Amino acid sequence: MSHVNQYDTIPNNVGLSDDKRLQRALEKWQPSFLRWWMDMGPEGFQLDQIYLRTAISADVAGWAHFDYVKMPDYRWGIFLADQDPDRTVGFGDHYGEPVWQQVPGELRTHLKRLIVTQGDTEPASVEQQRLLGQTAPSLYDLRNLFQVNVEEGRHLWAMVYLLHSHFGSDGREEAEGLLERRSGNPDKPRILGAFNEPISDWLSFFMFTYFTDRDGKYQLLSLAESSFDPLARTCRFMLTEEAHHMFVGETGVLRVVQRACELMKETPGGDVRRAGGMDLPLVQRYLNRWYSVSLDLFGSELSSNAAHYFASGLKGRANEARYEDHVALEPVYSVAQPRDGQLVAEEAPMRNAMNSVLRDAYAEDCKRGVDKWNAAIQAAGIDFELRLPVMSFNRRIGIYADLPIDPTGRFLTPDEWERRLPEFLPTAEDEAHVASLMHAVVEPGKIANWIAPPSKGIKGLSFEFEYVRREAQA
Ligand code: BYC
Repeated sequence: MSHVNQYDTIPNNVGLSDDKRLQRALEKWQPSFLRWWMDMGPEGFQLDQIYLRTAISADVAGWAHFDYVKMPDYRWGIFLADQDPDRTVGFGDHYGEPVWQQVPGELRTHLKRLIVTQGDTEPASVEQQRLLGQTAPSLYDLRNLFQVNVEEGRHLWAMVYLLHSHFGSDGREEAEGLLERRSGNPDKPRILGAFNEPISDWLSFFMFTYFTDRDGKYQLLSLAESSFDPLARTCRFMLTEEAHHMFVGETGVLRVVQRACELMKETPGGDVRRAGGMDLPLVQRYLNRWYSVSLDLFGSELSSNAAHYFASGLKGRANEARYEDHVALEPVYSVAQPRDGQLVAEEAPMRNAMNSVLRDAYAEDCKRGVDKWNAAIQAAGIDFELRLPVMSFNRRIGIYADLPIDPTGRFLTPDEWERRLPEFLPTAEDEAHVASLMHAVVEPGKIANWIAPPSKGIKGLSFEFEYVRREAQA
């Protein structure tokens, strides 16, 4: 395993102290990052002791350390998965050649754009979630929110390391830009759509960590295949942290659903809203919103950019090794195209359809959690099924953008679409109801009425453990 230096100002396993110029540049960026964290990170909790996991190495067997820490003192480090000296390009026109340790000149702009796009999502998500701590349903959930937030901060560090170490002064400028854009600010928005949507309630947070973090997983899986080895190694390690974020989403929605079922059974007439819960049709509308917004993050179904990324070896398919043909020049891929008011399956060159290939794998993965949520509904003896809408529903990017297609795939007239929108997506009433339930529960072992407690705590601890120790805020 590569040597880990925990004692540097910036913990790392990349030999930072051997490259003084790079070390100085990153140490110069560090105070800007901390200023951004204090301004845009979780508001009102920066003095508290949080029981957090910190990455201390990239070793699969034991990479994390758990303890109380104040968030501004979190040790944001730079960790890359170990280098495989025999690694070769796994796909595209350069298949089988040695991977690159340096950026090839002709690919510099494209590679930088991919790294900046990935990097931009990390601080964006922290900004989106900065007020959520004030309405956490339990200390356990509050701690999970902060765990996700500090790790998104570390993922930003990961991309900034690549920009500083491989892209010279342009890279340093881009690293500054990552701290200057602001989620939802029309003058300096974050790059991708979903990262400008507000996340002002916990149902949205759970949907985001289930659906949007899972886009992160698939983008990271495809960048982990990159022929630019430092990017591949960075993404491989980021994926280990990402798993917990999706766990937070999957179990969060599950607990909302479980509580809805309990309230349905306990309340005369089964009126979950009146009983202070989130009813299942409302959960379905939030699911519809966050799934469709997250599908947009894959870019257009047919994309010459994606074909170029694949051909040049910049960005592969998730788990590329599972495919037989890594050049993908001959094969075609079936994509449902909108034609005269219906969707018609048409074949497209595989390379052009790479965003669709990744999106289809993502959709398949999304189903697993939905099946678990449905199993809980069934176990409660309730006749209701949550469903993923079709890919073409409510899209803003790609070949289905702005088409009036309902969640089952039926084309509607524009009037019908407008009229039936309240069936499909959260209404103002839904949002007001969810907002009315958002109150902080800060006593250890207590939980808000709208969500069930988790089946177990963090790292073998109980749900009742004091995951956040509140200190007087300055
Ligand atoms: N919103 O050919 P196209 C995560 C732009 S999440 C706005 O369709 P292409 C995380 C696109 O940039 C993962 N603009 O697609 C999760 C291009 O612009 P230019 C983040 C969009 O090029 C939770 C144009 O439209 N990582 O990590 O294949 C919490 C035409 O593009 C959008 C990545 O995304 C959109 N939704 O791009 C924290 C990986 N979609 O060149 C973190 C890096 C597309 O015409 N990014 N555009 O100015 C990429 O691989 C690619 O940029 C895309 C697809 C996946 C975004």
